[in-house]
Amino acid sequence: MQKNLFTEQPLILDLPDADIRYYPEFIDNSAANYRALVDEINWQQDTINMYGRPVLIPRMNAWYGDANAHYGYSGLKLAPQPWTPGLLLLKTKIEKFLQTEFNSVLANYYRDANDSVAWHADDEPELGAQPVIASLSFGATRRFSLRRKSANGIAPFHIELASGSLLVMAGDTQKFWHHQVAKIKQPVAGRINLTYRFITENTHGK
Ligand SMILES: O=C(O)CCC(=O)C(=O)O
Ligand SMILES: [Mn+2]
Repeated sequence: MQKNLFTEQPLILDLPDADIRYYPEFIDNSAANYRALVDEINWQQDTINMYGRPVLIPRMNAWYGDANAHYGYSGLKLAPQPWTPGLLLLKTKIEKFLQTEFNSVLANYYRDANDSVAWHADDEPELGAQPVIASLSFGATRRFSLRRKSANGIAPFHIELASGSLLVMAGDTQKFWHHQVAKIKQPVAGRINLTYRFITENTHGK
């Protein structure tokens, strides 16, 4: 059933120096939507350098966006692939809902319990000082953890990101907090996460 997006109340995470909202049922969470994204996105497994050695990152990913939206992290330089119809449709929905503009999306595909993303912040200079990151999840539920960069006695926070949910990180979130999706012991089905972003300047790939 299609929700009325404008009346849905978010869960506002009560974390200091962060602005994080969670909409558990933002979008149709059907298996068909998940499958369509698995098939539509041109997944690849990138290699990063760790202590001078090439290491495959423990997930599949893909970078899509406007032609000038170049992005880089962990030494990777990503040139945008042109928008797919599905990724563009979701972009428009989120832009209307949040009244903000995105020009790119990082797609992650966690194939099973061994796939993960390590502690990091989305704080690359090309995202600007207070980026709005809109994170859509499809498929299996996985735990998203947040940890204050300098702990100061503040406990980490965990939230299970359900299929069809939207998590919005804004304000100083990336400045003061790291986040991760850890690998887990129990078997779990695949999950896709799409983080819509706005690249403000092009310091990569040019
Ligand atoms: O999979 C997620 O929920 C988070 C992904 C993420 O942090 C990223 O792509 O930067
Ligand atoms: Mn991230």
